[in-house]
Amino acid sequence: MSTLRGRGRVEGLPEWDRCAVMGVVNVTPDSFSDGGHWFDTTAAVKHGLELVAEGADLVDVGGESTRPGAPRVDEAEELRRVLPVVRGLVSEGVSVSVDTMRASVAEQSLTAGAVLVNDVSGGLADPAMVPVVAAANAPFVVMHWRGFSEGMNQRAVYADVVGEVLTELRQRVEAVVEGGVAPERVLVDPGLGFAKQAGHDLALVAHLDRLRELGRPLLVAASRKRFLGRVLAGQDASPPPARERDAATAAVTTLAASAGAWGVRVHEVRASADAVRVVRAVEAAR
Ligand code: PMM
Repeated sequence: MSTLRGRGRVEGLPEWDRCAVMGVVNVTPDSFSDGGHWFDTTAAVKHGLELVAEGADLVDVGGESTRPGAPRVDEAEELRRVLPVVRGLVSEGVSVSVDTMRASVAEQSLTAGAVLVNDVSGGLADPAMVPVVAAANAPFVVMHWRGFSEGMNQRAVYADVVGEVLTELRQRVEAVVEGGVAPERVLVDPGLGFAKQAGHDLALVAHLDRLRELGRPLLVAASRKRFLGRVLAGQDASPPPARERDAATAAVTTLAASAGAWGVRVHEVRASADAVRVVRAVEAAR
């Protein structure tokens, strides 16, 4: 697949001649602590800068865990976690994406200099989200989502996962555009692991080319997810812990970049940054 046909461009974001790498900074108590309830802005900003040094093109800052079964964090706490980190990274010249389902967090992060809103609910969780993104003329990630983390696994029922994700994503893109977000600023994301079993995630990764039918740049976020744990463990063994899934994540980065994804969202940047460069070099040699 040619790079031009494959990747697309997002109005309002820098352009790369390869798949972009988005590094993840989760500002949640379990992310930067010694296992207890301690975490701070400085550590999160430092981590974001390390990701940039390792080759991240953007840094995605989030203050709410979306793992299956995770309870929601309240708005004040999410703002308290996210905003200082967004400010700190922006002041260092980093392109910051904000990972939030709340319009208030998106709005204040954009004011602080974030360049992209990454809403795992695709604008469904907070009715104020689409108007805020539209008013700010900000780029917006529309992810496939069927509801909050609590109860997510019960919604992982599909007859044809690729077809249904395509249909549901198309509807969300239409709704978001109807709500005033410029179509050139919309990215799509299959939402791996969100209301999906391992087989569903694998089918989506196998058919990323079909998701390109939506005509919008594609973000793929497989990093450390359960389906990779399942693949690595095989049928009977218990899956390796999340931190031991980074090589598998880089493998998906290679697949995604080869399938023409616009970007990948990863916790460990170095291997994916290398992978997207290899894919670019190979494409150039075709
Ligand atoms: N997954 C998580 C968080 N944010 N954003 C997008 N666009 N796509 C995703 O699949 C996605 C996301 C959950 O992963 P983490 O909590 O391990 O970072």
